[in-house]
Parts: sequence; structure tokens; C-alpha cells
Amino acid sequence: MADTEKRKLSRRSLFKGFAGITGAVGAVAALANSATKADTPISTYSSPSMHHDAHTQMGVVGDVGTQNFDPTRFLTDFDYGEVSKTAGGQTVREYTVVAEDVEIEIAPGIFFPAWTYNGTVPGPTIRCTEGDFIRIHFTNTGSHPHTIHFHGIHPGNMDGVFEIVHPGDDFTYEFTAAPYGLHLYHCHSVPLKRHIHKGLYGTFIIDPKDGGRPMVKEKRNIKEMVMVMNGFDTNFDGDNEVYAVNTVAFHYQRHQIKLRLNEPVRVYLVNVTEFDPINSFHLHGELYEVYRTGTTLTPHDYTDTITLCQGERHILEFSFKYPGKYMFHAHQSEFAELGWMGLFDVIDEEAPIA
Ligand SMILES: [Cu+2]
Repeated sequence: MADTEKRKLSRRSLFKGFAGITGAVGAVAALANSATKADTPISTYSSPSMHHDAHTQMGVVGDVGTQNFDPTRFLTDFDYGEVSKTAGGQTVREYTVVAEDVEIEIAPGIFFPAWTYNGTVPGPTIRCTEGDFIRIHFTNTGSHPHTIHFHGIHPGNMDGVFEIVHPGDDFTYEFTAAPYGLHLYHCHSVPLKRHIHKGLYGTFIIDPKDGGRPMVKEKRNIKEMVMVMNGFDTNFDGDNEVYAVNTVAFHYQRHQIKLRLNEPVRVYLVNVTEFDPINSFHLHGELYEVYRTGTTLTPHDYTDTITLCQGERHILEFSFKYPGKYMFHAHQSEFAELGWMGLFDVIDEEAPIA
């Protein structure tokens, strides 16, 4: 079979797995064709109600365990590090990052042999303020040589490119955080796309000095969340079979993100999808303001669909004017159908959030 035919087949068989009535069969077909656990019982993923849903809904049957990684918690899980001060008064933030090989679950019953920072994909969201002194204690307990390459301004020997950290070794990255914005970090060992795609990436937020970014419109608490758009090549054919924000396919469809009416929302949107050159974020029922790379406090666009190349990231701000359920998803329909889809559940301001 030609390579291209194989790719089409594997993508289609997984899509069947997510699309309803053929769920169990499709999922197993995908499992047989990929580096996943084939011993998971089929019955876990089938349900009588799926016969009715088969042609009307995207999604998965069953759920992914959240004991090791909970995408809902990850949205707002910011790591500010261990804080101290230098004699001169500069804030110092220290982080410990360990590269380790961990098998992760990316859709019900579909496991991926990941390389991780601190055991999760994405790694921790590292957050600081412009001008802070950052110290990252990096240890590689994985099976391959890795590094941490931070986006942003820093000396060449802190760039995580030439100082390869071999299994069992460690390295300390030190630099002053600049400029403020939405950045990312990832492994820079070769082959680069494999090291990134295996899961070695995370979000790096540098807040502006003097109180951070302004609230949206009125001065109210803003709901912030990190969304990392990623994909997984489960059978190593150079194509992604599963897409998501924050790793777990359809997680925010099954566990909808609750918002209040008119509540200001800020999404830190990062694209680390490998193999596909672009990804996108489309919002239903509203438009959002876009702060390109987060390096400005003035929006440069007002839209409902934005396209990001690999490594690109933007801050989005919006609030909903009407209650209801609103989809957000990649506007590449295939990505949405293979897992990159979620829902905001907007409730009336006065009602309690469950
Ligand atoms: Cu690596």
C-alpha cells in the first residue's frame, strides 16, 4: 500500500472511532493501527444511546482519566515558581523541570508514548513578570537527549539549542524575563519536529510590569485560561490522528467551560501542532480582540477566526452577550472532527455556577 493511502486510511478509521455508532469498531481499528493499548475492553466505549447520536454529534464515547492530567484544571494552572529577591531587589523565580517518558491518554482508550516536562503534555505553564530573574533547574530523566528552548530575549548560551542535556544530566537556564507577552518553550533537540511532537512543550507567560495586563472593558475579575492547540501522530506515519486543545480530544465538549454572561475572558492561545503547518481558533456567537504574541496592550484585530502557524500564539479577549452554549474549534473541519472542539456554557450572571 502506498504511504499516502495508508495515511488516509488511518485518519479515516480514527474519525469513525469518534463519530458515533461505529465508535467501538472504529476505535479498535485505530488502536490496531497505532502504538496504543489494544487490550482495553471494547464495551467501555459503546453505549446504546450512541445509535441516536451517531449522525448528529461529534465526539467520543467514554472519558479519559484525569488523575494524572486534568485539562480543566490545566486551563488556570499557572506556575509562578519559588520566589525570592536578589540583594538588589530583583524578583527571582526558580522552577524545577524534569524531562520524563510518560504514557498519556489522549482520547478514551487511546494512549500515546509521550516525552514530557514534569509528566504532563503540555508541560507546566511558567508565568512571571517582565524583569524577573528566571532560573530553571532542568533534569533529563528521559530516554533521549533534550533541552529547553525558551522564546523571548536571552543570551545565546541560555537558548537551549547547543547545550544538549543527555539522559541523566542536568542544566540550569538563567535569564531576565523579556519582553512581556505570550511565549512558549520547547525541546530543541533533533529531529526537532519529533521532539516537540512527542510532548516537550509548554506555555511561557511574561506579564507586563506595574499590575499586568488590563481587564477587558469594565474593571472586573477576568477569567484567564491557557489553550495549547496540539496534535498526536499515534501511528508515527507523519500525520496527526488526534487533535485537541490541551491534549485530550473533545475534553471541553464533555467538560464544558462555564462562563458568566458578560464575564471578561482572556485566552492564552498557543499553537504547537506539528506536521500540519497551520491551526486555527474559531469562536461561535461572539468575536474576540486579538493581541498578537501578547506583546501589545492594544488589540490589532477583532475577529472570530484566527490562523496560527507552528509556534505562533496570541492573546484573545471576549465576553458573551447572550446565555447559551457556544462551540469553539479549529476551522479546519477535519481537526475539529478529530478532537479539536469544545464548548463554552454561558449562564446568566445571577445564577450560581455549578
Ligand atoms: Cu527532546
